[in-house]
Amino acid sequence: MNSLSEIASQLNKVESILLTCHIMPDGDSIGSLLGLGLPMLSAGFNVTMFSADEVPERYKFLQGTDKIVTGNLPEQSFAIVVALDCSDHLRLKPIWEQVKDSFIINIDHHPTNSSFGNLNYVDATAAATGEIVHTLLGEMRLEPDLPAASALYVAISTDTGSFKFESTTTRTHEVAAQLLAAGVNPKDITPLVFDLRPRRAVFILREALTSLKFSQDGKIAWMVLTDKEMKKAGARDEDLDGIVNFAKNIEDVEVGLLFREKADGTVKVGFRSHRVDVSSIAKSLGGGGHARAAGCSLESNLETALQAVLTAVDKEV
Ligand SMILES: [Mn+2]
Repeated sequence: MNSLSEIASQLNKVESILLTCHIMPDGDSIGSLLGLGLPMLSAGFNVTMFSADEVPERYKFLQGTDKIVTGNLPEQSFAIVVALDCSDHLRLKPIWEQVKDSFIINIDHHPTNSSFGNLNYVDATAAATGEIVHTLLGEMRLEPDLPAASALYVAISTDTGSFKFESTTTRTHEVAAQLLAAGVNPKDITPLVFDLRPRRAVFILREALTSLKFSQDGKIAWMVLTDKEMKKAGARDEDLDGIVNFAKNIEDVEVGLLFREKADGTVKVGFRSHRVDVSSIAKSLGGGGHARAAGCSLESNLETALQAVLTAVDKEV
């Protein structure tokens, strides 16, 4: 693995830099993108912040999201591509063919990271990629201003479930403390990120809860959403964030699952657990993630996907 000071000196050397994050970006992706991108822009770096998918509505209150280029990658060559929070090259799928021959810096905290970069910094003990970005800014002698600090606070608070997950360490709180010292006020951020939901998100949550089922021993709980239900609720992928936890957070349940049928003939599965290592189960099904939060995508119908996943999970609980 490379060091953050190597990465910092590499970034200091070059002309044009593309910063990007994974498809279907979450809070850590958008937060890390802005948290690194905004201070670099202020310092005069030639930086493009890019996300193949739209910035989810709930993060648009963050200053600087209008500077994130979305959709197609600009027709321009970049000396360096920085991939943030991407566990493997498939997380960059829409742009991978365009960027795969560039010099890639891979900065991530997923233990399943495939080290696909030319420089790789993967710290699985970091609660969020945003936590690593904060350290990298220090190496680059850049100070996050309030918009960047707010973005990093979003990155860290979302990936730790508001500092609740076991990934939360003293360092997580130390970084958060420094972000608060930079002017971040959690009450301006937390309600917008964690509490406020559009109506369509509540409608799709209702559908998910209606579908709730349990294994015979009660240790596995799962919910299923069909494409038809998604369309009827007018729900988007981003509206599903956190729904799987309703299955996990039931007494006696060890693993919670959310199955989401997609129009393209695939089924997306979200895994959450209390003790079981679901990243290895997800990995065995072609996915990946963290020990207690993972996911995979199966090319099959719902019924087959349910059977395959439940069989695999049942073996581990
Ligand atoms: Mn992350």
